[in-house]
Amino acid sequence: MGEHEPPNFLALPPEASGFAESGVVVLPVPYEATTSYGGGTQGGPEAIIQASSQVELYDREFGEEPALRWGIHTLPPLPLDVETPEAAVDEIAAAVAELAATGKLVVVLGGEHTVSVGVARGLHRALGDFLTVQLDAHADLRDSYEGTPYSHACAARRITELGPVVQIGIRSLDVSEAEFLEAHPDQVTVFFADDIRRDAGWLDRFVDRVRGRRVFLTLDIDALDPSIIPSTGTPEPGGLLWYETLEILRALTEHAEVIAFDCVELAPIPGLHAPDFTTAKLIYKTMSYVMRRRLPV
Ligand SMILES: [Mn+2]
Repeated sequence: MGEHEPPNFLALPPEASGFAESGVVVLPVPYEATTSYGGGTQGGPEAIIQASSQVELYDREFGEEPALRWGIHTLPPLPLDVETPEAAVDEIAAAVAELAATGKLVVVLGGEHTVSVGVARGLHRALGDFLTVQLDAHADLRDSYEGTPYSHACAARRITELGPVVQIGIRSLDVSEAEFLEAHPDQVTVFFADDIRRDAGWLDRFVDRVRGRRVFLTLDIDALDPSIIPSTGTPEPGGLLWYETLEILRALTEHAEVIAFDCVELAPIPGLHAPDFTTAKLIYKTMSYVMRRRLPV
């Protein structure tokens, strides 16, 4: 990569990162407005892209350098000069709809979880119905939080308005969210973090739920345990570990068609590289699993 080229995901050479020839397009959305505890998610996309330059392109699981086969184009960060979270969601939706219409795999880097509402709306506009799979510590099913229905704490609730949601890794919710789950069993299926640790058969039930479906995957990085990802606004103990996360993603992509995914809520801690690197590698792994099932552009 030339000295003056803008950084791209995995620091790919020009022949594997041009827009036209790439099967994957990365859209950084450093949006943060409604964070309620620790901030810093606006630094997520830049930290992920920076750390990704240290991820090996070769992946032993695939026996090749997958990214060189299908290509990844990294767009400049989406400029969001807006007054309200709703306006931000609208602009994200417009950008995602346009990208999804190209047929490339759209990968959005957040930012706070509100970003995912824009992604979901844009995908729905461009590609029609889908099921959402959400890896997260938090249910994010509040109808409104701190005065706005577009808080990060309401992300999944807004997405249920577009279609069913399957949640994995949840270990934090309030009474209104528990009541919503109770009242809408068809809209949201939850595999709680503590339940999946006790029940080895849960992955088969998850596969039954997603088999043959078109899926939008939203990866809230706080789904992972704070021992490996401390860099997030609202960390929760008892999260997913590396290999079990890969197992979930492998099962999902083997049995469902992932039409797009995002990764949100990384709030980098200066000087602490491991969480940024882990997130970048998780994103490359997810791309590789999804692209294994897709024809090249
Ligand atoms: Mn979360």
